[in-house]
Amino acid sequence: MITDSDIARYHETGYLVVPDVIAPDLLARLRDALGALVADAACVSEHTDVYDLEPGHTPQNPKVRRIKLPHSHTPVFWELAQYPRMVGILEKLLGPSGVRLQSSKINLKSPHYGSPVEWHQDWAFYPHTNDDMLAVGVMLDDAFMENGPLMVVPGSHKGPAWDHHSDGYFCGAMDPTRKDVDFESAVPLIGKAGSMSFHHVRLVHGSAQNVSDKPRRLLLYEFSAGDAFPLMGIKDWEQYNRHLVSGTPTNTPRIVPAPVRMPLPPSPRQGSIYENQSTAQNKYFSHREPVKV
Ligand SMILES: O=C(O)CCC(=O)C(=O)O
Repeated sequence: MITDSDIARYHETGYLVVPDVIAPDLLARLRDALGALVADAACVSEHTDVYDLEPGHTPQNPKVRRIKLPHSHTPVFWELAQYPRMVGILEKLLGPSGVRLQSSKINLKSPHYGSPVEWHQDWAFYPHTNDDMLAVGVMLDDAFMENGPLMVVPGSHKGPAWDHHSDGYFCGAMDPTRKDVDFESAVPLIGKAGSMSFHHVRLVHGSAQNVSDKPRRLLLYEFSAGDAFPLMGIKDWEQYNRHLVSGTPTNTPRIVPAPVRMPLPPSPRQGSIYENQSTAQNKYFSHREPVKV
């Protein structure tokens, strides 16, 4: 589904948007599964292994901002992680050593509500032995300027590993007052539901609050080349290899001289990126009070 010039553009800018990757029936099944998960959040009153809740969530009025690791508990999200059209693109962007699913999440931005995500590089959270890694943003809704689409700073994946610490602890966000990159040059990754974006693990990105009356539900998969090994270590070798969606297991990491800062000492609020970033001293995106609807 992508051409040689798409691949060259991805390497140059650090991102790519590919329209119409998901067939309509599969998109409908993904949305149904997500709807059921959100409805079940009525049974919880605090963050769990599955749910990260918006401030103001109540069982009567469930407000979910993240579903954690959907591929591990809901089969259709594991099915999509192995979707041949997507894996074909990943093989072209990540190189010949295979493709490993590292993690997944669904970030939900409710109309007039959904939380912003501060500028960061995914690489700051999980440095590896090489940086042939990316995140796929699966648009479960149309993504447009007002509903808080992913914003990326083109070319920033070729720069340093920026500091994501606040008060000496990892906080998962860059300090906007340091102006490490030109945040004003960021571009939105917009498209119709069923499109996918691909952004390099070192690309600086973030997203604003949803100020529209439409939801923005974005399923994110993080993938690495088969020979990129996490510097923080591997907890479960069997599972690590089960997550290869292309290629065969190897115990030989490829090591390249990429800039690295470890996410240590850990955040005093470990958990989702929202929890981590709540400890950042300076924020770029406005965290406005939600509009009452
Ligand atoms: O949901 C978003 O807009 C951004 C999410 C993101 O960058 C992340 O969770 O790492």
